[in-house]
Amino acid sequence: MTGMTTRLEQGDALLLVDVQNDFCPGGALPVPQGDEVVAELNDWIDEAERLGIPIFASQDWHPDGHISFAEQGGPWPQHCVQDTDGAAFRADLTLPESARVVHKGTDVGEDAYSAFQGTDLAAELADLGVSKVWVGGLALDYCVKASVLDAIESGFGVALIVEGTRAVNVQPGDGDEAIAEMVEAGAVVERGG
Ligand code: VGL
Ligand code: ZN
Repeated sequence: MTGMTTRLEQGDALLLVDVQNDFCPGGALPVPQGDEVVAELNDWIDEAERLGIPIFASQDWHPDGHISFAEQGGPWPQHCVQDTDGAAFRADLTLPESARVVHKGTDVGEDAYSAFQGTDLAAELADLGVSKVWVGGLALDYCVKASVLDAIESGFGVALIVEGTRAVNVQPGDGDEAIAEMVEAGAVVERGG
């Protein structure tokens, strides 16, 4: 166990961002220690399931030739190509059958860091009566940050599960800056323990 105590309440949802093979060591766009988020997030999954809290899990889900790929002049190596092993969830992430999967970045000509961009996520959360979203996953300074900011923009409260996320840190400090930006926007940082 990673020291989590019960903090989830009715009206909350859990959002696990892009816990995919390509963002973990050995993958196409590895986030340093990205695999370490799994144990922490599994604890949150267990707790959410126990309490009947809805669980959403996003997948970066790009078609071949996606605009974000270096071969197209984009910033990233090819990653998370639809239906490949790299795009699959980490096998040790214990997602229940009931988890709702959100695919993003599916348009060949448009990138989408946020799990809310071009998806029905905000409407699905609203339909379920969710008011607060707990967010973890990969990568802190890209898709987690973008998802947190969009969640706030969409009117949801947000708590960042900081032990359940890791940063790419293309520039040193990007992760810390991302946290500061999220806090500035109104997110609460859950430091665990
Ligand atoms: C991501 C870079 C490119 C992420 C996705 O999930 O943080 N980062 N595509
Ligand atoms: Zn991507």
